[in-house]
Amino acid sequence: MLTIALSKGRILKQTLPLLDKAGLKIADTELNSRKLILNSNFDDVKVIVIRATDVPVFVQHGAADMGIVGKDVLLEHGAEGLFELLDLGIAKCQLMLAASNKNKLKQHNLKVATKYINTAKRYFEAQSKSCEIIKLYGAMELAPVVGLAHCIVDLVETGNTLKANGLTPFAHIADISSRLVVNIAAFKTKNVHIKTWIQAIEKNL
Ligand code: PRT
Ligand code: MG
Repeated sequence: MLTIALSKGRILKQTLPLLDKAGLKIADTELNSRKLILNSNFDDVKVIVIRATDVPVFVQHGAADMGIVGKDVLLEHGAEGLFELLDLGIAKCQLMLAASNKNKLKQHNLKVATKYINTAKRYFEAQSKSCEIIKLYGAMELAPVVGLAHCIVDLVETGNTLKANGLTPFAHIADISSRLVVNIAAFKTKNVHIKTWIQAIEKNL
């Protein structure tokens, strides 16, 4: 049996066609049901659809053998206990540092609003810049506007959200796309099964 953890939301929408092309199909009746463990067209493959931030946790602990999740989430989690085996090239965006103007970044004790607290800390440490990280769970773009922070670390795709809130990206922190990750122990014990699916997915990317 193979259990695959999929990230809900925008990644799921782009993941299902990739799995479908690889031959793994999840019926709409399964996807629209309230069940948490979904059947696929293969008796030995089950799918769970969970919050993106939970995917590396499930895979790390072996509750799922494989997972599909954004690189942003992996950077923040630390990716301990899992192998990142494939870049799926979907849900692409960039992790950026943004502010209303460049002078804001010169603040002595820079206040940074983000949900990526570990990644942001690492970034500013590497720059030898002291900062205070303010953890938010959403609407990061609002923080500088209301004076909660001097800048934000957040995902940018088209840049429209930044622009609409009077913010400009000033530094690129990481390129983001969704990755296929595998539990290290499962990769040994279920190697053939896992490799078969990875190859099928990769061939159809
Ligand atoms: O809501 P919840 O916190 O549970 O989940 P979520 O919002 O993290 O899920 P969802 O469905 O939004 O998917 C998030 C994942 O998609 C991220 O972990 C990334 O890997 C990936 N992804 C790709 C993005 C974007 N592009 C993206 N543009 N996630 C979020 N955004 C947001 C961004 O935070 C910003 O608010 O879109 C806005 C910017 O878009 P532009 O086009 O205006 O620049
Ligand atoms: Mg969202």
